[in-house]
Amino acid sequence: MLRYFLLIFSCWLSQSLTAAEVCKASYDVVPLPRSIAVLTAPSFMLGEETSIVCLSGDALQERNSRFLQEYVEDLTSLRLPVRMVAARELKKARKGNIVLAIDDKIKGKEAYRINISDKGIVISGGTAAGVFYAIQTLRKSLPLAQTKQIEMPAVLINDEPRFGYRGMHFDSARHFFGVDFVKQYIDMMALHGMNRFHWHLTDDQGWRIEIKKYPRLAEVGSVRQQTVIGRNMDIYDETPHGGYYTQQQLRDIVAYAAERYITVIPEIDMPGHMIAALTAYPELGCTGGPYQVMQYWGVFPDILCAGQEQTFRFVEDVLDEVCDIFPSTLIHIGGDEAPYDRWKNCPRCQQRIVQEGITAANDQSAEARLQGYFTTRVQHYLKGKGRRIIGWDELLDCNVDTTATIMSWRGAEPGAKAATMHHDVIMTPNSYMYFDYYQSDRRFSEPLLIGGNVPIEKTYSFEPLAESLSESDRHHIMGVQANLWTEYIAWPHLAEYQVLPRMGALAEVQWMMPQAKDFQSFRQRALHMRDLYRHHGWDFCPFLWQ
Ligand code: TNX
Repeated sequence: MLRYFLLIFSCWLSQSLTAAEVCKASYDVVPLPRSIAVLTAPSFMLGEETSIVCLSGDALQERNSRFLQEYVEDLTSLRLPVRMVAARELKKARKGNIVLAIDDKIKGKEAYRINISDKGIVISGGTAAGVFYAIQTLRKSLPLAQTKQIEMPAVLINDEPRFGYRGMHFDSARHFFGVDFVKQYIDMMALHGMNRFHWHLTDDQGWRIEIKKYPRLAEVGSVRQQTVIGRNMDIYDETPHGGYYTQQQLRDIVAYAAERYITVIPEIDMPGHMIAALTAYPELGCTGGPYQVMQYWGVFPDILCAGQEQTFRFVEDVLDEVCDIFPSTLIHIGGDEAPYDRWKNCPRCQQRIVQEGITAANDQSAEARLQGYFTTRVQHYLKGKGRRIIGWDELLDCNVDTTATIMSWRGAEPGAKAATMHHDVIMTPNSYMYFDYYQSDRRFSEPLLIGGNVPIEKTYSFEPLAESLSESDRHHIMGVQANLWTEYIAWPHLAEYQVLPRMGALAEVQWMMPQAKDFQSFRQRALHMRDLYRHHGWDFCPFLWQ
C-alpha cells in the first residue's frame, strides 16, 4: 500500500515539475569561455518546437547535430529533431532553431562562437571540431531538469583553447579496464574539452594490446598470476589478473574517440617496463630469463636487450601493427625508468657500445647513450612511417634529437629545459598532474593509494609556461596533461573518484588564459559539473566543496 502511494506521489511530483517549471541556462561553465557578452535582447526559449539545423551533405555537422540532440535529450526530456537543409536555407533556418555552421572567418582550429538571441541560436566554428566544443559549452550550460522549456539568455560567446594539446593519460596495464570504461573515460574527456588520450598499454605487470605477429604477448603477457596486496607487502591475493584489447576493439575505441575529436596516442613503453613482453619472449632480454609477469609494483632491472638485432625487429613489428591501428602522428615510446644494470653486464650490449663507437659524454654513461641509440633507431623507423616519437623526460638524459617530443613528469623543470633545447613539450608534472596521488593530507579518509598529495587547488594553480622561458621557447610548450597510473586503482569507481573533479581544474589550465583563471569562481562553477557527474553515475571526490 505504502509503495503504491509513493508511486502515485512521485508521478504527481514529476508531472507538476514538468508542467510548471521554466528552467534557465547558465553560461558559467567549466572551462569558462574566453568571452561571454550578455546581450540586451530577450532570451531564446528552447522548447519542443526547436530543431537542430545543419547543412545537408556535411557528415561531420550531422554527427555534431546528433551529439547535441543526444545531450539535450539526456539532460532534459526534450528530443529536438535534426533537420538537414541546403546552403541557401541555412541562414533562414535560424528563426526559432539551433543552427550549426562553419564560418571561415573564425580562424582558430578549435575556436567557436555561440550567438543566442530571442530569434534563435547560431553555433559556428572554423571547423567541425570548433562546433563540437561549442556544443559541449551549450550542453554544460543547460539545466539538469525534466522540462519542456529552457530559457536561454541572449549572449555572444567567443571561445578558443589556450593549448592545442589537452590530454588525459590512462594506465590500462597495471589494472585492466574493459572497453566500456575506456569509452566512458573518453566521454569524460569530451565533457571537459580535451583532445588527446594518452593510453599506456604495456608495462611490467601486463601487456594489453593484441599483436598478431606475436600472439604470446596477449596470451602470456596479459596475465599475472596474482597481485600484491597493499604497498608491496609481500602478501598476494592469489587471483590471476588479466585482459587485453583485440585489434578490433582498439580500432573501435580509436573511432569512438575520433568522433569526439580526441586522438588516441598509444604508448608502448621501451626499453624498460617490458617484463610482461619478456615473459612471453624471453630471448628479447639480456639474460634470457625466465621471467614472470610482475606481481608487484616498482622499477625493475630486466629491460629489452639492446645488443641483439631481433629486439629491433620485434619493436618494429610491434610498431607496424600499432601504427596500423592508431592514426596518431605522435607515438609514445615511453623511455622512462630503464635501469642499466643488465646492459652493463650483457656482452651483446657491451659489444654494441663498442661497435657503434658509443662513449660516455656530458654526464651520460655509455649505457645511457645506448638508450639514446635504441631510441633514435626507433625514432627513425617511425619517421619512415610518417610518425614522430613522444617519450618521458628521461629521454633528455640519453641524447635524442629534438624531433622527439618530451613529456615532463619529474616536475616541470625537465620540460622547461627541453623547450630551451627546442624540443616540443607536454607538461605533466607529477607535483600537479598525477591523479593517482592523494587529493588531501587526510589520508585516513581516502582509499589506499600510491602516495603523493595533489589537492585540486594545486592542479588548478599550475602555470605551464615558466617565466624564465623566452618567447620563442614558449612556443614549444604544446600543452598539458594529467596522468592516471593504476597500480592502486583497480576499479572504475576509484578511477572516477581520482580524476573528478580534478579533470575540471585541469581543463581550466588547458583551456583558459592564466589571467582569467580564478579558483573560487571555478569552485562555484564546478558545482554544476558535480551535478553532471552524478547524473552520469560517475563517482567524484567531494573535497573541493568541503
Ligand atoms: C612513475 S611517470 C612512472 C610510472 C608509475 C608512476 C606512479 C612515469 C614515466 N613512470 O611507471 O606508474 O610513477 O605514480
